Amino acid sequence: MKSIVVLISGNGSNLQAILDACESGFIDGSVRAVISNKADAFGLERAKEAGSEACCLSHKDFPSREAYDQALQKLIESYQADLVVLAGFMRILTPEFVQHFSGKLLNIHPSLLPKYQGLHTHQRAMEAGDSIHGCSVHFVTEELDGGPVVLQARVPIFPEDELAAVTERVHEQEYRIYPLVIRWFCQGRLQQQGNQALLDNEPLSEHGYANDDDEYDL
Ligand code: NHR
Ligand code: GAR
Repeated sequence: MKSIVVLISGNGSNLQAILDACESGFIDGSVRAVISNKADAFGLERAKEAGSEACCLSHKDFPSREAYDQALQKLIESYQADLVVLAGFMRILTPEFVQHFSGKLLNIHPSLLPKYQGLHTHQRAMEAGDSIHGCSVHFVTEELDGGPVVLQARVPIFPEDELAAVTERVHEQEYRIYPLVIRWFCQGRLQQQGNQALLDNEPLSEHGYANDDDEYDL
């Protein structure tokens, strides 16, 4: 059974979906620890409730990003993590950290990458008048939100939508695709090879599993 460490900064609803998927056996792994850079993150309560270690490592206690990431690396290593999952973790990670966990570091990003890297993605998609939006699970590399995509899900944006409706619609898909990708990883089916994600040794397309590039004209 794989050891998973989840990094969060807030509510942790994606964390909850992952905890539930481990509990039900859908993921053959266990969340050994949940680490938040914010002490008041509700996700820490979810971790305790599920019987996982809940740790706060505040970036405010460190003089630099490098020092923080070194401490974070040590803490993660103390749980012998096979996989490190970013679930609403809001701190950019240093190249040293990313290289150290290369091939074992996943993120969920609330857009159809490579569109809308960075923050405030729903707002930006709505302002651009997009009718299709979504979320992406990708391996984390030094390039922010630029690592190879494993799986995406699409959702519609309707003209009358408020931000909250779009956010909720994307969340529902996040709770489906993130546990599925983590299941694949824990089954040993998923690998990172440079800027490629491989499933069962087959390279995945730019938009991840089950997405033909030429069908994908957004
Ligand atoms: N680190 C690396 N090196 N590469 C990635 O792809 C990363 C990463 C760290 C986090 C998640 C990402 C997202 O899905 C992620 C991917 C935070 C910021 C950010 O600007 C941007 C992207 C992501 C997470 N953070 C500010 C910072 O200065 C702080 C913002 C805040 O605290 O509200 O770190 O979107
Ligand atoms: C999720 O929608 C995730 O995609 C996004 O934050 C939310 C976290 O919600 N991630 C980012 O924006 C990373 N910069 P949660 O804490 O309830 O899982």
